[in-house]
Amino acid sequence: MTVMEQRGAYKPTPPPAWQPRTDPAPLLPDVRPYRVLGTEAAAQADPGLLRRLYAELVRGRRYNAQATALTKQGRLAVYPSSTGQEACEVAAALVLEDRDWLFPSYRDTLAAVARGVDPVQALTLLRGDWHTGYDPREHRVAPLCTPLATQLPHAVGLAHAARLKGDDVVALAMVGDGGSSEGDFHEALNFAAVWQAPVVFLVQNNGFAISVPLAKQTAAPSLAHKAVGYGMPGRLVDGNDAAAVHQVLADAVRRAREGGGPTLVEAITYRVEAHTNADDATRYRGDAEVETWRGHDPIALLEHELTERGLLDEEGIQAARNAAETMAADLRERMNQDPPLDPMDLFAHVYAEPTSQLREQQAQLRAELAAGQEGAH
Ligand SMILES: Cc1ncc(C[n+]2csc(CCOP(=O)(O)OP(=O)(O)O)c2C)c(N)n1
Repeated sequence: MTVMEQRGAYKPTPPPAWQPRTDPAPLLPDVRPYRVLGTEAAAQADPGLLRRLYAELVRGRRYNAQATALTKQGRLAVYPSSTGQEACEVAAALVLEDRDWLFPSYRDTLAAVARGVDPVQALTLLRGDWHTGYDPREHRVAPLCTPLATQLPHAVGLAHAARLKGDDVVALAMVGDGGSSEGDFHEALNFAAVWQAPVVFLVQNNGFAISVPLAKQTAAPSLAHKAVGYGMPGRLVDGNDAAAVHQVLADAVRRAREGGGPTLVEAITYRVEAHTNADDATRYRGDAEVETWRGHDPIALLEHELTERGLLDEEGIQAARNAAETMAADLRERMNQDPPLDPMDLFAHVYAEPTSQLREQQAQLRAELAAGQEGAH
């Protein structure tokens, strides 16, 4: 057969029928961030939960202020404050059951503390002492994670493993807007959706990744919209409305627990203070923007709701403040003590079997310490 004859024999056929594998519409976020405080939904909120959120917000803000003061006194190497973001921190901690796991980033010390981690132990890493400082298994809080987004695949792995073992465990992983550009973010969300892992991703969009504003971070309509590309629902919530964040996370946790798979929640909030005590935020943003956000403050919002509805009075406000002061005084006192540290601990928990280089360095340090002690006598 000639080539022309072969071409003549070819009859184009339409491609096999194609449809989207799932309907994308239910996965799309409502572009108006969900709010409870100051709306009709507030009447349905549990007063006990609102009061508890309030007490934790007040304690959390005081913790942030105290930790920042400790950096100025040289007691803490660095502190990434979550002032202005306390609603996300506290709601993330309170929404989980004891058997669940929290995977925080370096900005989420408050979430760890609100979940029960000792306030001093939660600062061990930032003090530069050694390792995590707390036992991650005690309160099921993974180490505060400095490499951006690396906690997310860990959370997915843990959640997937729990499901395979038949354990009723949900993992909640926290990450910043900047962290959403990392490869680990993509890999974690993709695996989570494919495996339908019981995991909830909470992105705190606080406007900046150090000096980089969100507009330079992504061209997506919102970070919550990214969920659709992975095949999981995306939700947008007012990150300064503690009741709303708690409700949206509670829905996502319930869904994950019931086998419905992962959810991506984007909380719109604002980092009121600098990235850390080592950063000068005035170099990349103006006071007016900060002031606007101060007007939508998580504590003031909840306090207003509670007092308007007669659920909180002067006495209650004072009691929350007093409890926060007691916590701060204890934190100060304990952080001002020098913990007994063994420099040899530097080598502990690095590898199950230390490498030859590590063994060499270990021997060198041991000899130097011994020589130092002899010199002291
Ligand atoms: C893998 C990795 N790359 C870069 C950094 C340096 N770094 C530390 S914090 C930060 C900004 C992160 O911003 P975002 O994720 O929005 O969180 P935020 O600090 O605002 O809470 C960067 C780039 C890092 N820690 N890890």
